[in-house]
Amino acid sequence: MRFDAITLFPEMFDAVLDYGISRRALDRGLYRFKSWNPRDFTDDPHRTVDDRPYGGGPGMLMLAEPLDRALNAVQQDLASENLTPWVVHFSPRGRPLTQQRVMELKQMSALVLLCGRYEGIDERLLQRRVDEEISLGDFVLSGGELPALALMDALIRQLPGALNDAESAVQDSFSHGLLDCPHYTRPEVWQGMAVPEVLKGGNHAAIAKWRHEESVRLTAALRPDLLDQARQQKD
Ligand code: 9D3
Repeated sequence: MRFDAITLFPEMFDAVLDYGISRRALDRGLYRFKSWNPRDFTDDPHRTVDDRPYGGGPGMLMLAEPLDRALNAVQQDLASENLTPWVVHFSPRGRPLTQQRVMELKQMSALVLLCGRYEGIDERLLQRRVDEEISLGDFVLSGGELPALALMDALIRQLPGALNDAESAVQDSFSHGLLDCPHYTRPEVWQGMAVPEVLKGGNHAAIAKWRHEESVRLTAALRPDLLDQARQQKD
């Protein structure tokens, strides 16, 4: 899989992708990543990437032209490999990201991650160039970079070979629309709190049953909306 981020802050991507599973997956050649700075696609001495909104109001907007040129450069780069990217714009007005959408997007061979800063991007650039808008949720961030990194992280761990066996097993028992059950490691008693007896008995059927019941209990208590969703998917 190939990722191309259009961003005023390329260093944010390096800082995250340099660690953990995403770094290992890059070393294993499971994905490729390039960042593109719209500032490199300006032609004035100040390398201007923003301007004031028509109609007035606070804040600045990202200019269409540098972003258009950056997108053209990405497209040209990908065309040499016969790749046509799917262009995602990260925006508070986008559809909130879900694991279901992550699983669909992992079929894409090339994703362009368009990251806005300031108050956003000139609407005409979005109309012309964007395939899909994604939000991370209903809270306010300072730009699209962290949401883009969140999507990349979610996708990279789905790439075949990204996880080791132990990590994959954990993940399998996780993605059934329920919250994960509680986990315990040593010591057997910590600050007077004991590990549940069933987990020490070695009865694997009883352990599986306990874990499932705990998942249902936690989901009902903490995220009843997830239980409703799971029911709706059944009918
Ligand atoms: C004043 C109205 N604001 C819209 C809710 C303006 C505004 C706030 C934050 C415009 C851009 C931003 C920057 N945020 C993102 O680029 C962003 C974002 C987010 O803030 N929350 C959740 N998901 C995302 S994806 C991109």
